[in-house]
Amino acid sequence: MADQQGFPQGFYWGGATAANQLEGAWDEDGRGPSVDDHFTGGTKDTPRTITVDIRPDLLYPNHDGIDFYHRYERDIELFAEMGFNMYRMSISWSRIFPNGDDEQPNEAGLAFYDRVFDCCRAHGIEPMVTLSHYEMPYHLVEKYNGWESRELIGLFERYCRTVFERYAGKVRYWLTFNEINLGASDAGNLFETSMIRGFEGPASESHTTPQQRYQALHHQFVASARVVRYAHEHYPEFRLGNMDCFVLTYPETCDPADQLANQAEMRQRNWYCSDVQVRGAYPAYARRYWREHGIELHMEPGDLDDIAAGTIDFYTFSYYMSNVVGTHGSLAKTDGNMVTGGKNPYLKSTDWGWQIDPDGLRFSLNQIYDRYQIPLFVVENGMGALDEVTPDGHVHDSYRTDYLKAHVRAMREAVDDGVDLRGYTWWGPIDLVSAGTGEMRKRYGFIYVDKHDDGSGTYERLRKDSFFAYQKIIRSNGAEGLD
Ligand code: BGP
Repeated sequence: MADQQGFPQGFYWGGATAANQLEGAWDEDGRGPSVDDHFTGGTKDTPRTITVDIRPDLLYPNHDGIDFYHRYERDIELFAEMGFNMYRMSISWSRIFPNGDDEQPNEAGLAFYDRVFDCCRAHGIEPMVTLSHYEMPYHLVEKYNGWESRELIGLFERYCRTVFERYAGKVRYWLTFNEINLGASDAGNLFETSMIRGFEGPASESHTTPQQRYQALHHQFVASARVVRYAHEHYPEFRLGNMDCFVLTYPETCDPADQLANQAEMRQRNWYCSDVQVRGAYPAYARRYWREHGIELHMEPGDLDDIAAGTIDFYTFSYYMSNVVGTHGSLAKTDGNMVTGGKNPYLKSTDWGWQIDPDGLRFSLNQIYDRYQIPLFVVENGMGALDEVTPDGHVHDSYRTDYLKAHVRAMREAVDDGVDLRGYTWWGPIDLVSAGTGEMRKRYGFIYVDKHDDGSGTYERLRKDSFFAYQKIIRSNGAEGLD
């Protein structure tokens, strides 16, 4: 039997973060408030609260993040020590355009990312930049109700053109919207489309209609496509990708009704957005879905041409878990990434109830590649867990190392299956604020950060055991350290 193929030469290994979850310095150097600055902390069982004004009696964990804004040099040095050759990060829109509709960009914000990209390059790390990762300037929420308004298209274009021009020569890989497909759900609305004008209260009580959600997504498709086309025309060296939250679902039984239910779920949850962004047209099944959900999209002349002309170069996704879909009314529920779903009796779960399924990653990679045949990147994968620091300053996180190894093995199988996989960036290589719950105790990092949910902590960084496990995997390009 032939040897297993292994990861290709030049495979990208790294980690992924989002500006709002780690930078802190929320009101420094001219930055304007972003949506996330209006979210308090929550827990697994208590939703984050959204406030219209920033209240002095409440704690907003994103305001300080993990202070990356002042510590990025040391953090990137630690990433380099692990062997990263890619760092997926995002630009905070409100650091560049504090209100989102300002005439001129904020020079101090632009200069910050110059320093970050230069630092990456000095360490041989290729940045991959998400243009909008779960945030927008809060002013755009107040004025336009987020992506509900078409006005956002032009404002987003201006922001993107500004950063393209500034960072050409430093950044080649760009993603337009993080987990765009979550915009189809209420949970995704909070961060993704941000239609929360005037809303105060627990995040779980903010609701939108399907009409609002799919219209907002249409605006994002047009915005994304225009930006992709602009980049292709002006910066031929740029490569642009989408970003989907891929939550694989399995049918509960071989009952054909379960197969149909699962097909519908996969389309609505996982394929709808990427079919548009990869193929440049709405999929055939969209019409019926719109009709049956009372959705009437308002499109301007030229929208569909824009969508057709701005298809992406590579497909990226987050993968944390899988769910089950059934029609028999017997499925237990389980928690997950912005969605709850059916429980799978064959899988174990994390402390936060996300079902761990490395084989599902191999299965997903094969399904996605079969469908699109363009290069793929896994740009988020990871495990939120409760970590304990021993008295002598160690974190023995063998559970995280096991999770990592199992998913790298699954990717290696997928590569062997023929999938054109180009890179892997672990979510949260350094502990940061959780998007879903606002917690610090839900830790993903290979690097521990001494920061706690009550706001206390020294911000000191510690290498966990998993730091060295990932280092070994990267050094051998995924050939060693997987047993
Ligand atoms: C993804 C988001 C990230 C990140 C991750 C983990 O959906 O793109 O921003 O937060 O999930 O989720 P959480 O932070 O809720 O544990």
